Amino acid sequence: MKAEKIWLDGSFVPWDQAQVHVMTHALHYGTSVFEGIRAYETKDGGAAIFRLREHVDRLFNSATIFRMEIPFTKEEIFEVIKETVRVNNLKSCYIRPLAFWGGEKVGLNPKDVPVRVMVAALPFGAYLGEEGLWKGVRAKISSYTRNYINSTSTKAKIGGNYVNSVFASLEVSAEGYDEAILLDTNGFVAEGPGENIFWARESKVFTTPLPTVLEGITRSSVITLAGDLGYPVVEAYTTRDELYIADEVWFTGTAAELTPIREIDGITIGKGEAGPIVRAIQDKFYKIVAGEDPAYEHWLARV
Ligand code: PPE
Repeated sequence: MKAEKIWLDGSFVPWDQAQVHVMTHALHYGTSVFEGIRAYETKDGGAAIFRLREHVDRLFNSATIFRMEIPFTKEEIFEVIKETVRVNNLKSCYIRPLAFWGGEKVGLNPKDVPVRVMVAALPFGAYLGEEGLWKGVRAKISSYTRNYINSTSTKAKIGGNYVNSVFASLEVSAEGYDEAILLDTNGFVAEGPGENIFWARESKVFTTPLPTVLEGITRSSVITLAGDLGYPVVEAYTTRDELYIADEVWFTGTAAELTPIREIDGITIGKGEAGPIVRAIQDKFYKIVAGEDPAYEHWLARV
């Protein structure tokens, strides 16, 4: 899970030298914004980054929401991300850009604390396990409620937001489950700790509306691809019991890709395996990221 070089504040440094001080503001208060991006090996032996433009836009949107000024342009970060994959000789990998209040300060207001920026790329497999990706994972509804919309920002990937996700992950993994599902403050299904959620009933496909969840780039891609396959996706608030009786449920995310859910709270979903709709979308998705679908070449940034 390690590569040779990390880009930090304008230049590449060896992995082991990409360090921060223990009094770093972001370490104490979660004052960072980040992205999770994947590159894939393409059929011609090269590498392509999936929807890089959208990820860079979201990183800067997260910063805007957090009143953080990133001391580089979008174009610079776009190029640095491609360069980070290149200098590490990586093909399929996970890319983590992070901007953080990087000065040493005690006190919550980060005014006058410098913003630092890093980009790392590292080898990365299936987020919830190779078997889970094809056969489905076991999920549990967490007893922790998803961050309330006016306590933080659901549109921004802010480091501190993820404490809520860590609570849910620790809770359900301690009980032997693969992943959590969080409900919102009204009791409707929100999302996974790091994934959006989709479900299908009687050949209709649904996902949760945006207000309580991250505006996932995989989510938006899956809405497009499901539409291509004849399943226009409907955004709907739903309850845990509708998931129990759905034919298929699956997570989407950069890290999780499309991960089927075969069981929730001990209840088997559908036939207890990856269903036909998620498998059809997975098929299309993997062809696109391998550069085998000219119609979606515009989703790829060749490295
Ligand atoms: N919801 C949340 C809360 C979230 O963090 C992610 C991404 C998504 C939905 C899906 O968004 P997108 O990747 O744009 O489709 N979670 C990232 C972090 C995972 C981690 O463990 O770190 C990711 O998938 O890269």
